[in-house]
Amino acid sequence: MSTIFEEIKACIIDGDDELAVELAEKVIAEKINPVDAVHQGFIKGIEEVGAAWTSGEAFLPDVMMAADAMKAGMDVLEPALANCDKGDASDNKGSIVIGTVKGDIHDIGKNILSALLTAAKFKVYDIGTDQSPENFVKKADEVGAYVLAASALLTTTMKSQKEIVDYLEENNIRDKYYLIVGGGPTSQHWADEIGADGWAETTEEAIKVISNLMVNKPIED
Ligand code: B12
Repeated sequence: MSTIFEEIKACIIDGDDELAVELAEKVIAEKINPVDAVHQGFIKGIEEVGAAWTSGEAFLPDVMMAADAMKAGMDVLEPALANCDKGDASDNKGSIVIGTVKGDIHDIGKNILSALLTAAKFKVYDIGTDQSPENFVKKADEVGAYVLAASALLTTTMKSQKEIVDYLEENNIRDKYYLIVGGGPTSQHWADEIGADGWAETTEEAIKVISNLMVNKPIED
């Protein structure tokens, strides 16, 4: 089984979107755990591309192709992730509004987290990238969610996470929501500094942190 994970990782590095789709379909057909395919294949591939870009061995077009392959494969896997057997299909652990903050278009990590939160039986409302604090709150009000999950991948857009806290405070609604932040340049220190309610480095930790928050507030009707 490790071979298919290696193949997935390699096809992301190569930016081969057709093979990414084929391998994702194989994961489903062979009933391989899609969560393992995400962690041991897809994420490993994009991490390696990111490291190569940082060290100057890869260039922006390589990263864009890898990101496209990632999206193509994840699109195939997402329904399987949503149907992961983690309890009754009617279970709903609570609603979460997730998005990438204002000024930032990175969405791979956010999409993976959305898919895995869905797999963990949360009801996830993904508002997309480049989203203002107002949009997070608007969606949360519309769907009755009290957890906002904000992703930021750039040091320049981390401040947009703080702007969500500011927006909640300015509108006297800080107590109405839990804000969890994440993404490459963020840290627990950063979350504490801006007054966020939680931070996580990985999807597994994020699911734990959000589950703990949900225990503290009742699930909405
Ligand atoms: C792919 C990528 C792109 C793609 C994005 C495609 C897409 N659809 O997302 C493209 C090519 C478009 C791109 C563009 C840019 N990028 Co870019 N990109 C990356 C790259 C290589 C990988 C990011 C990624 O997807 N990682 C994989 C995922 C799985 O990891 P992740 O996002 O960190 O998410 C995980 C955790 O952080 C966590 N998580 C994520 N979100 C959240 C949210 C919550 C609430 C929680 C709890 C957890 C959580 O869970 C995830 C799963 O484990 C990184 C390098 C890197 N090492 O990160 C650079 C990187 C982030 N980009 C960078 C830059 C500079 C840019 C550009 C400005 C480049 C340019 N000159 O145009 C633009 C920015 C455009 C914009 N306005 O946003 C820099 C940022 C540097 C900095 N200090 O700010 C990086 C670090 C590369 C580098 N080393 O220079 N990029």
